[in-house]
Amino acid sequence: MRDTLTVILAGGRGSRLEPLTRDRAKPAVPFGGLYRIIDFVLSNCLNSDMRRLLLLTQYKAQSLDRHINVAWRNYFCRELGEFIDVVPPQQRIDDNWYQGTADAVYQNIYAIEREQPEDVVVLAGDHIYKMNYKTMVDFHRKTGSDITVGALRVGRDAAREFGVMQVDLDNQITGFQEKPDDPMPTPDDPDICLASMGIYVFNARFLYEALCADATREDSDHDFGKNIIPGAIADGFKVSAFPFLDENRKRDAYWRDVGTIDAYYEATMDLIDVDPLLNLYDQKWPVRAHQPMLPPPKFVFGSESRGTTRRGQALDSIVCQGAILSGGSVARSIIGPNVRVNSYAHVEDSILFDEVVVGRRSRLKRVIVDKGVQIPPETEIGYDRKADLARGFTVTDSGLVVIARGELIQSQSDQ
Ligand code: ADQ
Ligand code: ADP
Repeated sequence: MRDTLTVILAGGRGSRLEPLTRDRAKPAVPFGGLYRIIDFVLSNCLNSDMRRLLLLTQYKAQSLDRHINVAWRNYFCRELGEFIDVVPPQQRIDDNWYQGTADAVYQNIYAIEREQPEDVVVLAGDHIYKMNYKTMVDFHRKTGSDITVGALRVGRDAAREFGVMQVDLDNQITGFQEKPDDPMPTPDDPDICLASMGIYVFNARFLYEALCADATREDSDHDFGKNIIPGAIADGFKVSAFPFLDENRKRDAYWRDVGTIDAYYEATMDLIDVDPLLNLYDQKWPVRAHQPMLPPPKFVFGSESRGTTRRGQALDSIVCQGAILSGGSVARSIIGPNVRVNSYAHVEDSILFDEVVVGRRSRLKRVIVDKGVQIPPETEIGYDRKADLARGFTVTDSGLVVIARGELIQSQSDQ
């Protein structure tokens, strides 16, 4: 893998994840208590022995940049030719932003060429999955493709959100539509489409030529899915689909685009399944994260009072270091580092980010609470949609409540 260079697109605005992306880029959003979304892709890179990484950032990248410095920098040894470089936008088109994804890569073309890779792997920084990219690069080389696109089967309704492709019997792509209104199903199942995972392996020489040609086109959005991939197919280049299957190469593997609050919540809850689709405890595929030196989680058992049991406990949950469940109970939830759940409080089906404090006798149900938020005593959240909206919280159609960072919550007993 030494002659591949990896470019990770980490610039997405993540507007559908608001308010979690109000102050941070989507790849920097905490996930599963200990992790940030980008940790999954970066762990895949390390586990696939890809150690030459360019991370292209754009939107509110400070939190992401800090995270890379504290959690990831030390894994790469420059003396051995390894690096993880965080690259801010090179050339500002309007106020700040790159145009499409292809433009983001094009603007860094000199940094890429300098490394003289044989192939360039382009990844998105905001997906949750475990994948050995080596098998995809091997497939790309063996088939002699100019581009290889990571592919998954999805339901036809969901396919409107993705690039959808048609392939021949050798997995060569014959048609590609970006986010089509009427996605074309696979020949063997009318309810299933072959979707692009938004990850690509490019033959480096092909990539330089395609990006330079695209940069001069005024009618282009300078986007891989909208322009580069369909253009390469139309021009007769060899574009292949790599089916992302599980270890036994029988079933589609686990992959989630956590682009919306609901998708983010569902993928998080997958972690606490008794038999999770995404196993974090697989020592052969470590998912790495920033592990600050914190004391172990602590559970303080309480006593009976005013008819309620005061009990520091968590069931079907993930509890991170530094957390103290002091007489408060937790069920089916993710409890981030340094969280406090105080006496008689009850938290269920919820996600609490770092340093959240849940006051005495408060109750939370299906709530995502951002970093450092203090829930005052005797407060109920997630039980009354109208009341939650009135307090200024974000409430999704499915009834999930999100409390943003810095939100001040009035105690219900004060109202
Ligand atoms: P989308 O995810 O909708 O579709 P896009 O919003 O362009 O495509 O984002 C692709 C990735 O690049 C994301 O990780 C995003 O954060 C990042 N990104 C976007 N613009 C960027 C920029 N200017 N600089 C740096 N990073 C940027 C894509 C494909 C589809 C495919 C889905 C799968 O276009 O074909 O099906 O991914 O999720
Ligand atoms: P977020 O709200 O996304 O957590 P932060 O900027 O607070 O944003 O944190 C981003 C990352 O930087 C985390 O990994 C955190 O541990 C680390 N971090 C936070 N503050 C500092 C700091 N002052 N110096 C170094 N690292 C920090």
